[in-house]
Amino acid sequence: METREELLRAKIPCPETGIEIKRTLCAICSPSFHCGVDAYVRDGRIIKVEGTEGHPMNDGLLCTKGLSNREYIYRKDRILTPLKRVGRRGEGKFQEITWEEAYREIADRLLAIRAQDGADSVLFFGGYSKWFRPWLHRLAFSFGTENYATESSTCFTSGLMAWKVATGRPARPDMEHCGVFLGWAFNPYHSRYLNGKRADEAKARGVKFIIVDPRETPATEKLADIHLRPVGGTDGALALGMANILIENGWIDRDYIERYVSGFEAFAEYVRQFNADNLEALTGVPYEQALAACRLIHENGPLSVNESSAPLAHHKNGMQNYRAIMALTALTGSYDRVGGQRPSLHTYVHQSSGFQTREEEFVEEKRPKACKEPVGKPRFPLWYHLEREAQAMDIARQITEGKPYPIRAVFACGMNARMFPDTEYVKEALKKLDFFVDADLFLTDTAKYADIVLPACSSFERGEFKTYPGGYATYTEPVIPPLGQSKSDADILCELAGYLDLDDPLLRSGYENCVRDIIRDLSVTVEELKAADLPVLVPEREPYAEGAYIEGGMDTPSGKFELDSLVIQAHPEWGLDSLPTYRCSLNQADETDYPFILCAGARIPHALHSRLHDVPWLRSLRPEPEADLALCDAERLGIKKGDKIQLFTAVGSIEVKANPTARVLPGMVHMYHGYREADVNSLMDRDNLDPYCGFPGFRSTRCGVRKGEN
Ligand SMILES: Nc1nc2c(c(=O)[nH]1)N[C@H]1C(S)=C(S)[C@@H](COP(=O)(O)OP(=O)(O)OC[C@H]3O[C@@H](n4cnc5c(=O)[nH]c(N)nc54)[C@H](O)[C@@H]3O)O[C@H]1N2
Ligand SMILES: Nc1nc2c(c(=O)[nH]1)N[C@H]1C(S)=C(S)[C@@H](COP(=O)(O)OP(=O)(O)OC[C@H]3O[C@@H](n4cnc5c(=O)[nH]c(N)nc54)[C@H](O)[C@@H]3O)O[C@H]1N2
Ligand SMILES: [Mo]
Repeated sequence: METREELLRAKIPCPETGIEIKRTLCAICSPSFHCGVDAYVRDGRIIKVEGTEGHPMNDGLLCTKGLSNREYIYRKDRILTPLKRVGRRGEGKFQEITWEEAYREIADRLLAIRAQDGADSVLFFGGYSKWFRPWLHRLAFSFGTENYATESSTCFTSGLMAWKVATGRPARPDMEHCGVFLGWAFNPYHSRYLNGKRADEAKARGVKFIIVDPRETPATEKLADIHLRPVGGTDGALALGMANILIENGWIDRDYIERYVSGFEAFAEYVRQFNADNLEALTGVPYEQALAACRLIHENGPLSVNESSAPLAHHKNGMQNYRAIMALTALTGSYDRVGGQRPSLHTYVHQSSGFQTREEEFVEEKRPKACKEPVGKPRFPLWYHLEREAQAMDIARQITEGKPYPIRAVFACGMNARMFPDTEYVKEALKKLDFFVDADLFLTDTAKYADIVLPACSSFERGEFKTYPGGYATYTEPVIPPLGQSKSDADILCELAGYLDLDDPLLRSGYENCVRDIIRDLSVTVEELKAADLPVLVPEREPYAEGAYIEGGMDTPSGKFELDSLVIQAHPEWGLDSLPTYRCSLNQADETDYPFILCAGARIPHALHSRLHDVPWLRSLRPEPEADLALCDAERLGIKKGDKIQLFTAVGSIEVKANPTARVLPGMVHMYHGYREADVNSLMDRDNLDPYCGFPGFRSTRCGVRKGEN
C-alpha cells in the first residue's frame, strides 16, 4: 500500500489525495484545434494536465504547448484585478480598481466619444484568441460601428478570400482519401501536430507527398517524395509554371474544366510565360523538378493541397500566389471531390463541424445601418467586399493620420502590438489615442499602454461552447475558479453592454443565453452538452456529399470555379488583376544593402506568438531568440553558432543569436516573432502590404546581416 505522501507525489486521483480529474479544453492555440484536456485539480489548483482520451479532436494527445497549460495559467504576470493607468503610456504604472469602477469609466468615456465624434471613432479589436469574437463583434455593432478588426487581418483570411474569389466557399484538403498530397508550405510537426499524425498515416497508406518549402523540415524529411525549394514568396510563379506544365502535357481534367471552370482560356494563355526558360530564374526551382512533381500529380490523383494560413499569405503577392496554387485543383478536377479539396462551411468560430449554427445571424442582425467606411476599406476594397470588417493593418495609420476620420478610442481583447509590422509605429499610434482599454490574461507590453486593463481568465476558468469536426459540440464548465477577480471575456462583454446601456437585450442577458440563441436550431441543448463527459454528436450533422456544391452552381458570379475572377473584373477601380498574376513580393529596398530575404515567423514547437516566450518550461527549449541562416552564408560572413548577429532593414535592427544550419536556403534568414528583446516585426515595413487582402510581407522582406558585439 502506498502512503498518502506517495499517492500525492504520484498525483493519483483518489479520495486520499483529494485530487480530481476535471475536463476542459486547451485554448492556447487556434479554435480550429482546442484539444480536450484532463485537468488534475487539488484544492482549486491545477497540478497536472493530460490529453483527454476518447476526445474527438486529440484522443489523449497534447503538444508541448498544451502540456504547459499549468505554467501558462499561473504565469507570474497574470492580471488579477482591473487596473487603471497612473503612469505614462507604456510605463506600466497602474492602480487596482474595482470592476464597477472599471465598467463605469469605460462606459463614460466611450459614450462621451461617441456623442462627440460618432460611434465610428471607437474601434473594437480582438487578438489571436478567437473564442469570444461573436460577442465582441456584436458589441461593436450594437454600439453603432463597423470598426471591428481582428488578428485574422494577418492570419487565414487571405486564403479564405482566395477561395471565395474562386469558388465562393472555403475548402479543406481531404488527406484521408487523396492519392497525392501537395504540401505547399507544410510542416505540421511544428504548427499543427494532429495534422502531422494524419500525414504520417497517409504516408503509411502509400500517399505520395510533394512538399514545397524553402527549408528542410521534419515534413520534408519524413514525407517528401519530391521536395521543391522555391525562394520564399515566389510560390505564385512556381504554381503558374506547374499549371503550364499540366496544360502542355494534357495532364488536366478537360471534362471537369468544361463543366465547372470559367476563365480557363485566359488563364492558360497567361501561364505560358512561366516555362522552361525562366522558371528556375524566377523561383530557384529547376524546371525538371517542377515537371517531375506534375508527373507525380498526374499519375497519383486525386490531388489534395495544404491550406496555408500564414506562410503563403505573408507576402505582398500572397493572395495571388494562393490563387495560383488553388488553380491546380481546378485543372486536375479535384475541387469538391473525394480525395481532393472539399468545400466546407464554418460552423462556429473558425471550426467547420458539418452542421450549421446561428453564429453569423447572431452578429449580422445587429450590423449598424448608417456608419462611416470602416478602417482599411478604402485601401483594401476587396478585403471589405469579401469580409465586411475593418482591416487591422490600417489601424495605426488611421489613428496617426486621422484620415479619412479620427479613431479616438480602441477597446481590445488581447491586443499585441508585436503582431503588426513596424511595432514602434503601432505603439506611437496607441499613445495618440484618447482612450484605450485592453483585456488580457497578462500585463503585456501592449496592455501597459492602456488606460484601463481588464483581467481575462483562461479556458480552464470559464465555461465555453465549442464545436468539433465530425459533427460534435461541447459546453465546458470551469475546472478551477477564475484567478483573482479575472473573468471570461464573454462575461466582460455582456456586462459592458449593460453599462453602455445598449439596446441589445440578448447580449445583455449573458453568454449562456446567447449560446442558446446560437444553437436554437439544433436539437441538442446547453444542459445536455454540459452534462456530457465528452463532446456529443449533433443530430443535424450532414455528411459530405461529393460534387453537390459544384453541381448546384457555386456562389460565384458565373456559378463556376473562376480562374479569372468576375468579381474583380467588375471593379476596375480597385486596380487589381482578375487572373492570379505573379509579381515579385520583395519590398523596395536596395539589394546591395539588404541582400538577404528575411522570413519571419515559421513556427517553432515551443512558442506561440507573444505568449509562450514567458513560460519557463517552453522557454528552456530555446532560451534565446535565434536566427537561422545557411552554413555558406554564415561562413562567408565569419559567423559561428551562438555568435551575436544583427538583422537590419531600413526600418530597424535587432540583435539575436546566430544558428547556422543546413536546413535554410542560401540567401534566406529565418527568425521567429514575438520576442520582447528581439522583436523581428520592428524590422518590417508597415506599407509592404498585399493590396488584395492587406496582409503584411512578414515572410519576404529584404534585410542585411552583420556580426554583432560579441
Ligand atoms: N513576423 C510575423 N508576425 C506575425 C506572424 C508571423 O508569422 N510572422 N503571424 C501572424 C499571425 S498568423 C497571427 S495569428 C498573429 C498572432 O496574433 P497575436 O494576437 O499577437 O497572438 P498572441 O500573441 O498569441 O495573443 C495576443 C494576446 O492575446 C492574449 N490572450 C490570449 N488568450 C486570451 C483570452 O482568452 N482573452 C483575452 N482577452 N486575451 C487573451 C495574449 O495574452 C496576448 O497578449 O501574429 C501575426 N504576426
Ligand atoms: N507551435 C506553434 N504552432 C502554431 C503557431 C505558433 O505560433 N506556434 N501559430 C498558429 C497560427 S496562428 C498559424 S497561422 C499557423 C501557421 O502554420 P503553418 O502554415 O504551418 O506555418 P509555418 O510554420 O509558419 O510555415 C510552414 C512552413 O512553410 C514554410 N514557408 C515559409 N515561408 C514560405 C514561403 O514563402 N513559401 C513556401 N512554400 N513555404 C514557406 C516554412 O519554412 C515552414 O516550414 O500555426 C499555428 N500553430
Ligand atoms: Mo495565425
